[in-house]
Amino acid sequence: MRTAVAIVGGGPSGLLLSQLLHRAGIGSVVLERRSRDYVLGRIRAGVLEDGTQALLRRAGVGERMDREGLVHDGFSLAHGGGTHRIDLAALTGRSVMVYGQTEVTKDLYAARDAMGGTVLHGVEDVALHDLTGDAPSVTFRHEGADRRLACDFVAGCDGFHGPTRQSIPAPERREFERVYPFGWLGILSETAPVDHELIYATHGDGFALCSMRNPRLSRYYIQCRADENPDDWPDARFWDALRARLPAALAEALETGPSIEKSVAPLRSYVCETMRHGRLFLAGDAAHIVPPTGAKGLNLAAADIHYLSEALIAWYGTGDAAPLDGYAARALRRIWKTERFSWWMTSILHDFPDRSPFERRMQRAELDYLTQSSAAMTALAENYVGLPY
Ligand code: FAS
Ligand code: PHB
Repeated sequence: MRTAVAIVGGGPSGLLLSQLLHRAGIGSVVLERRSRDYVLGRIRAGVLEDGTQALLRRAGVGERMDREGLVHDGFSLAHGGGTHRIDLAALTGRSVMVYGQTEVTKDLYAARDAMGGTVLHGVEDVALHDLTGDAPSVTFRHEGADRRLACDFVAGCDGFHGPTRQSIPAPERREFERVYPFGWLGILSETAPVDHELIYATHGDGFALCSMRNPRLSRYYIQCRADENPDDWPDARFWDALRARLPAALAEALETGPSIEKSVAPLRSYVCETMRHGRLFLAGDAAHIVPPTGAKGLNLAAADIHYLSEALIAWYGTGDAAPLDGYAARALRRIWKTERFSWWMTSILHDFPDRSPFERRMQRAELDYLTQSSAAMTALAENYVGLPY
């Protein structure tokens, strides 16, 4: 087999890259370990920046998003028993869209099918070869046969636990990490959202987030131990813990019901600055992870794909190698600012067990300043709607 770009990983990053390259006349093959149902069964991100929305439209997959997505002009912080609305539209002139990653991935798979794109599922034992030469290839097992895919470039879109980043020799990987002393326990329930916008709540018991997917599908999270087992959280226990962390009026209004999905996500900040190794380019979670507090994971992946697709299109179009040579530096300028924002939002909204009394006062002062200063709210808002590409 041969293709222009071998893409390891059929999540949003890999699918979006494949779609953008195909629309520019560049071939690719997506190698995905899991089944399509498995990929679509993962419940993850929920908020799209306007940059991500524009990229999806440019990729030809924005039609259902624009029809079914919920435009949100603001969100609220619940702190000290009250709520404080962050008016994104008034502060920035922009908004975000609530449209689940599951739906984005569904739309991307449908578009790949419609264009006759090649996405192989159930791929095993992926290994990368000759990345520093001019004839790289990817070997793998598929449907019981050993295969070799010759290519010009390999895109590592295989998420945090995939093999492509590990293909870069450890001494060459410049890595940075912060693992948080807690996780998020999330549920999905076929209930009406407690409010028409998202609510980020901070409380002595811990952080809570009220989100949604549509008017009859709610997504809730509570801060939990990093090693929490979802099986130890029957629905009633989850709802009680969530109510306790919300202001009384919201706790009262909360519609509860059976969970249709329940999972724990660990929280970490991570960056591998080595986003290129010869003919291998990393994008999305393969290169970086943010705590979901700032709703940035999927959006940061989209920005990487914008930069990488532009660079590959330039190389195939005019032979210009400069954008590929500059890909990592360009992506990292936005990655580090987004890492900062996600770390900062996590720091001010969560309960850190090992914080000193002074640090707890600093956290409270940060929240008081944020909710009383239009300058502080504007800084929050411009990061939340998305920094420029
Ligand atoms: P992904 O991890 O989505 O996709 C990588 C793909 O590569 C997967 O399909 C995987 O099966 C495949 N793969 C891995 N190893 C392979 C191999 N050896 N061979 C072939 N394929 C392989 N972001 C938010 O903005 N908000 C959230 O609330 C949020 N919640 C999250 C919860 C969890 C549990 C996780 C893990 C992430 C969450 N994220 C959230 C971040 C998430 O949305 C990611 O940013 C997004 O999925 C990134 O997309 P990809 O880079 O495509 O990586
Ligand atoms: C979600 O709806 O899953 C979601 C929304 C905002 C976040 C994180 C997750 O910051």
